[in-house]
Amino acid sequence: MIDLYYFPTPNGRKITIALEELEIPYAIHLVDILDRQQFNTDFLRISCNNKIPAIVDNRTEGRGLSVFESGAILMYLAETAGKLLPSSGPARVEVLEWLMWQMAGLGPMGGQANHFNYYARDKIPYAIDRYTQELNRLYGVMDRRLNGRKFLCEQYSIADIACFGWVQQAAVGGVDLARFPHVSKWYSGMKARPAVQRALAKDEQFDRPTPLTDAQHRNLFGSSGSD
Ligand SMILES: N[C@@H](CCC(=O)N[C@@H](CS)C(=O)NCC(=O)O)C(=O)O
Repeated sequence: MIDLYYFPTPNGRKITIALEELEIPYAIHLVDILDRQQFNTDFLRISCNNKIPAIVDNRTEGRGLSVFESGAILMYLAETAGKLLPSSGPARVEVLEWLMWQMAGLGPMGGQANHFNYYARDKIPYAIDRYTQELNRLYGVMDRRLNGRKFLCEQYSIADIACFGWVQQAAVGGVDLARFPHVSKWYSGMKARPAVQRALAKDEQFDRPTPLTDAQHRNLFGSSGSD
């Protein structure tokens, strides 16, 4: 059994999707990041970066092992299952390339684009333009990559899983998916996967208030955790 420390966000969903795809039993523990629970001492022992997702693997082979950072968790789960990440050679390099592209590009730029377009209370044109443009550039890269391909790499992999939740939020970051037909087709294929549907259904049990209250906004964006 895996303990998953979770909040329903694009980074969190990477892990529910992977666990469902790999058919690994897991228990979800909600870490309410709108209520500063990511700064609780018990959680910081598992994820010292005060962010979800994180896991503790209680299975025999990994007993009590904790892992934070969604990309590292995806690699760990795929490696222990022997699926969704080729074990060696060019096929493995390719998956890692696209996983890192998501972790260092699509995710962080999508996060900033979402922040300045949607969450920021002050609308700062320079920041909105900067991140919306960069995010659209990344969608262009992904669209060209998916031209004539079903998945980002030769086979369905943790790279596709890593990107899904972020593409789900394209509009929040100022991206019109209709401009990226190959990404749109890939996204429809992803949504149709039974494991993805099972993972998304897990979120129905959690309230995601929109818009955020002032207190929730402060909790998430207004503190370094040191106060
Ligand atoms: N690079 C990290 C990013 C994780 C992340 O940004 N988590 C957000 C939710 S998606 C979070 O926990 N935020 C709480 C906070 O910043 O205090 C990963 O991929 O795991």
